[in-house]
Amino acid sequence: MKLTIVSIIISAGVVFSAILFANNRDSSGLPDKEPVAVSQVIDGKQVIEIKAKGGYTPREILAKADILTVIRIKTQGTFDCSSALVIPSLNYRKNLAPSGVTEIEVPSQKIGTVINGTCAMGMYGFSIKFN
Ligand SMILES: [Cu+2]
Repeated sequence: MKLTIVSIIISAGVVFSAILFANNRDSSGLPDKEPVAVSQVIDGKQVIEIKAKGGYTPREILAKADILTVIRIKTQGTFDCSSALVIPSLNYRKNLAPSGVTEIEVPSQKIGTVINGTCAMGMYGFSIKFN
């Protein structure tokens, strides 16, 4: 009798761990992908906010084509190289202040355009897709 109870407890434990393990991964076995952010339109301008600190967040942004865009880069105690921002297709290169907001005006883009930003060394990056 005692043995039965013990084995029930053990098998329940095994099943429970298996469920936990299964829930922790998706079908591909890879960790969940970061969600894609969507731009907002404020007063007729498209605004994209990106935080620069230990990389860029969000790293993937979906934006609208054919509208004036402002990329707002926010630093907050950013002392890593993500403050050295380069956006090659806009010819943009700047060392951002460790804390503050930097606005980058982007003319309206065609559908399908992708604007990539990176740190000066190219180890961190973000990309904005216009569609
Ligand atoms: Cu870097």
